[in-house]
Amino acid sequence: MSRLIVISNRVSRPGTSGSQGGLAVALSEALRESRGIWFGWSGETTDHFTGQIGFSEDQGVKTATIDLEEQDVDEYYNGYANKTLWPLFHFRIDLAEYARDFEGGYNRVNQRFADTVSPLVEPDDIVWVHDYHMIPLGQMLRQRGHGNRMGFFLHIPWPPTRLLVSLPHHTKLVQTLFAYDLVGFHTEEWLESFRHYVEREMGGKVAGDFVTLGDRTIQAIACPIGINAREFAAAADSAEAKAIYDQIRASLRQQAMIVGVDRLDYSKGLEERFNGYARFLKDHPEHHRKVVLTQIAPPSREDVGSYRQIRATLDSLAGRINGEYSDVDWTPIRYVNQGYPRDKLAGIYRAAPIGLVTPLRDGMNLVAKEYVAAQDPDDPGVLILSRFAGAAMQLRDALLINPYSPEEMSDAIQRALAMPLDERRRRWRAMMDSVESQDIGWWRADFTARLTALRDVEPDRVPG
Ligand code: GDG
Repeated sequence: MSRLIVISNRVSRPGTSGSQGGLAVALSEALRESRGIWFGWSGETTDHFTGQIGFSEDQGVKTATIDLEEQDVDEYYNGYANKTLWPLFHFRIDLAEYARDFEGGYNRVNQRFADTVSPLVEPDDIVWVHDYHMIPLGQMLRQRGHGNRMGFFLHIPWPPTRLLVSLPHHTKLVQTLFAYDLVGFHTEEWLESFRHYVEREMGGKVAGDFVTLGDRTIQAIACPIGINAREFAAAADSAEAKAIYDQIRASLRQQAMIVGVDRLDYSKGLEERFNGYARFLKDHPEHHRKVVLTQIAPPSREDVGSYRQIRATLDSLAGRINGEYSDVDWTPIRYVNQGYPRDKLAGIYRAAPIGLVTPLRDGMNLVAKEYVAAQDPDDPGVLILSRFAGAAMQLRDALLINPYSPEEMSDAIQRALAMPLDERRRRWRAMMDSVESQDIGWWRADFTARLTALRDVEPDRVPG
């Protein structure tokens, strides 16, 4: 079996977090099996970049991390990754900032990654690079003579060509993807946009899974990420889950809880969600005192202005809606800026007859799948899901809505509250079949099997 080298912005060590996400667990398993290495940024800064690698091994998973300079973090992570690419790839060119320093810092840090990981890469290794922080890394490794099989997976959407061309030097960035052998997206829609860009802007050719640019042919595929469905369902039955479930139910008395769980990010449609819920309260006075929206929203990327902005907006919106509709013994929105361990989260999902997931754009959205997996099969809740989440391609039995329309959201909440048990069961079963069959193990196996099946790149075809 070839050794796997996973490279991503941050690495997750099995022993340290206690609440590793499904992706981290799946990658850890693959690394353990192949005796591989997970390489990334330590999250720490240093005065002067040295390239010194911090190695560690935990539960059979080897990790290798480097520290970055503060300027690197500003320009690469907060800058190009999160102020330029993240908004642009989520269709928000109004929020995207294009600064030369950001692009320079992004390339510098990718070079630093390439320089430090390069000596660790052996000829038979399979290299799997993750996400928008690391797009040019594959090309930089090729430039250092690595002919290995290399894959790249994009966890966020690929934007339409007409938006992508607003990025200075967009062609140069996309060109670097042709250093990989396999490029994966969550959905056909993102894949289609990528192919469209390559054909229209670069004169490339598409034939089935193969995309050719000049003398390089790569495979570009849709490979939707999943969750560890069985583990998540079991978590919902754990003692921690039951305890928080009972606590919530007792506090609700007979009220129906609608739940949302999201990093505090403008792509998640939180403002639209609050407005849709307010519309529901306005349209349906008969439901006052009978519903509660619990929004769990741990803060994220607080060094970026647009994230501080969304937090301020939501604080005031939640306050306004609660001020307008609350009574002495009823608060319609419980807005919680803290995270919970996974088992508790599973209990929170199960306590809610409605899951409300309303991103304006989302590569996939794992919360939608987790909500489904955590339900009681005998009495499952209803998922209301934005049609603009990648997950909507698979979870066709959710109530699919346009998150920009408060009326649609209001109607969907009303419909979910009234939905008969047999319809809830039927919809849930169909969604759960999808969540179980295309789980995180399936995703990881599919991507790595395709990579493994490739032949190493001939040295004379290593693109410069
Ligand atoms: C990116 C893409 C794609 C959230 N709050 C808590 C908590 N979470 C966990 C959820 C879920 C994860 O964070 C969020 O995953 P999403 O998929 O919803 O979103 P992103 O973080 O934006 O992830 C996305 C994903 O990559 C994978 O490819 O689906 O489209 O944007 O797992 O449960 N977890 C715990 N406590 C919390 O309070 N334990």
